[in-house]
Amino acid sequence: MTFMTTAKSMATLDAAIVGAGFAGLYMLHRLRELGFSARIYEAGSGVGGTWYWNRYPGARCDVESLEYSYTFSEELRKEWQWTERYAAQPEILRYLNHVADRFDLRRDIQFDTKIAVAVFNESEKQWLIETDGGDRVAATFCIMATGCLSAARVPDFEGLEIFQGKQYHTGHWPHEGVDFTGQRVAVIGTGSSGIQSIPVIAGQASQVYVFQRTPNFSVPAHNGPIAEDVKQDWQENGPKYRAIAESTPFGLLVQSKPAAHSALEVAAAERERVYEQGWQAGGFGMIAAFPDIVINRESNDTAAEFVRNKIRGIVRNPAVAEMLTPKDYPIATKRLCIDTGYFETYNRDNVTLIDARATPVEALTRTGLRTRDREFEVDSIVFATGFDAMTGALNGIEIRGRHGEALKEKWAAGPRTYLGLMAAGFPNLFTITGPGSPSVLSNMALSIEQHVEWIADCVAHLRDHGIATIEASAGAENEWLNHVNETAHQTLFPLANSWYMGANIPGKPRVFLPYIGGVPAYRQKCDEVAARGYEGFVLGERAARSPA
Ligand code: N01
Repeated sequence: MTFMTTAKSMATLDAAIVGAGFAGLYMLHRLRELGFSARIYEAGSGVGGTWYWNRYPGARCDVESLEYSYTFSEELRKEWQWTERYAAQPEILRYLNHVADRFDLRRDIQFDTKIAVAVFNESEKQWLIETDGGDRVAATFCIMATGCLSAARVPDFEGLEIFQGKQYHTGHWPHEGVDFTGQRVAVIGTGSSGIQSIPVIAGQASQVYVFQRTPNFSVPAHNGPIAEDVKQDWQENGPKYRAIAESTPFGLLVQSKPAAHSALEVAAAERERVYEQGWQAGGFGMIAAFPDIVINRESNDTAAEFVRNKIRGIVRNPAVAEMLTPKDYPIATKRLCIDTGYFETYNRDNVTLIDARATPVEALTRTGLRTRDREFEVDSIVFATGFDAMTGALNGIEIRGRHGEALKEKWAAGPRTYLGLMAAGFPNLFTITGPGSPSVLSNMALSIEQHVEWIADCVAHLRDHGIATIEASAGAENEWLNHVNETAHQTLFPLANSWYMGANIPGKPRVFLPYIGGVPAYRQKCDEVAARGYEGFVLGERAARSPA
């Protein structure tokens, strides 16, 4: 155990919250409302989480702004006006800053502070937490609001340190922005971050080399201003729309009217019409059109082929179009990208696509990078190479539960949780949108609110009943893990080498990380568990003194 005992004097809290993004901010607010003492520890110098770090050009949310919002406060909902259908990063960051100010959250946030160690003290029934600056705090509850896509990853290419130009990761973008005007730029990676940033970078740079290992399916956003009547409608009916979204598998309104039948049960021309309608509407609508697209390979092929044909129709050079056309995994089993002018970008003279599967990047050089075939001289390299998703941020903290067990070791073969909320052996440690919950397979704003409210109700229940600890039982955790796996394997998702499967990180166990049983079933399960006195959890002995 590496918890240091020589550090400064120790503050005590009811709850320590790690991370000041969407999840941490609401958690703090909710706990305060319930009369608990709580404090957020945040690595960044400001609030925002994902939206604080991911400032790359073109960064936007792929969930529509009106849905990607908190609903817990009627006043907040009514006073905030989104300008665009898909808000850009600066606007989302402004929103989260507004939330922090409006609810006076900053006085309980410690910025520029990473949590290095969190150890459960069995005799005191407290988490002993230490920051990278040596501050210590004891907290009854430790709540991880660390985000699902927050541990940015640069592949360990040889020569990273010898390249003389500038290197950037999309997930750690400089706050002052980057002007690529006149530069030769290499972009490595064509996931959502690459697909959003490449068109904007290509508009500035003299030359862009895109290194693509796996082509991605992407559909247009058709972004634009939100019409006044739509805003007005949401002002009046926002809660009604959220309730409808909660009844859909991914918690998205666009899924609220799926066809009642398989994609295969309609004639080809009708299917084409439906896909075209979805494509023209923009966003996830196209793949939400039929309920079996992520379940039935044949149905999936119809949607995939529609998008492949779109790519072939947009990209003028047939050889480049073929390289950009995904062929070896079902559509939507890697996160579907939502773009603005992505495929069109390859019609520009200053953009060159390199097949990084046929000729992988071998090393960075002093002046650029090298594949087996060729050297590329560039001024800047953009790593759009993704994240150690869902477990990376948690495993980056030394978390030790009962008997000194490390969470990282417990999760060596893949994360084990009950409901994505708690892990057996780690009492009073909650993970907001943790692995095993719908999280990234849902509107994050909706799932975050559900988890925050469930956790807040839970700790209030413990306080009100004088209960010191709660933890997942090993049996419930096992059952849930089996259910998460079985449900995933009833879909096509495991067929792709995606970050959902941990496949993007060399050596990471290949297990499906989120829960794909759908938002309604998941919410119902969480509600039932709580109503039955936290069934599947072990409630610890009465506290000598209850928290708060
Ligand atoms: O990361 P990714 P991301 N050599 O992992 C490639 C959310 N998000 O930051 O597919 C060459 O998807 C890798 O190739 P491959 C969203 O949930 C949302 O783009 O592994 N290439 C892949 O092309 C999203 O899904 C929004 O073969 C290498 C790319 O890097 C998630 O974040 C915007 C490589 C990584 O793609 C992650 O997106 C942005 C190597 N050695 C992000 N290593 C919106 O809301 C990796 N790659 C719209």
